[in-house]
Amino acid sequence: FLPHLVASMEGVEQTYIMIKPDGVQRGLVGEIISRFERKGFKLTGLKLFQCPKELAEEHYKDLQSKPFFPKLIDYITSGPVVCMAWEGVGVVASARKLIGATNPLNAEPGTIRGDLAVQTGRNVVHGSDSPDNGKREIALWFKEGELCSWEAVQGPWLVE
Ligand code: IDP
Ligand code: MG
Repeated sequence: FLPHLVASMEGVEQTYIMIKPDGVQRGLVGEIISRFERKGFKLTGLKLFQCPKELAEEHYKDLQSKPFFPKLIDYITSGPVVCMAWEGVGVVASARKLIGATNPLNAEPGTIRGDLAVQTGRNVVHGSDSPDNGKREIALWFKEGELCSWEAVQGPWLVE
């Protein structure tokens, strides 16, 4: 290891990724986490959590007027979810690419939804759609003290 190599913080973002209840029930937790790990992002928060209705409604408040909203809230609160905060260069847009299109039938093979799901209402994973929403959602789902800021040994081998 070359100790003088330090990874730059330029372009580092945070995103909120959540494995939805179908992903947990179907035993896809390890598979999904490993895709973000292998890409080179850093896990800064992780918990299994039974989401209360009020939190699901707050998280998806922009979709309140949609006809599928009640079913969406039932889905997200139907069992435990895995809440994660991930950090890295360009992580917000990159995670959305790794996740794939909202409708899994339109998601490219190689993406999480493209490989592992068939229906919009059971699309196994959530990812923030902007850096601002990444921060908002991490603050919504995690309490202070639940997040870890840490130095990954691979830092300078991933980012120059
Ligand atoms: P995204 O998860 O790809 O960002 P959004 O449009 O933000 O997609 O919708 C949030 C979630 O709401 C989707 O992931 C999906 O679970 C659900 N959803 C979106 N559109 C529909 C629909 O037409 N029918 C059922 N569920 C939907
Ligand atoms: Mg969205």
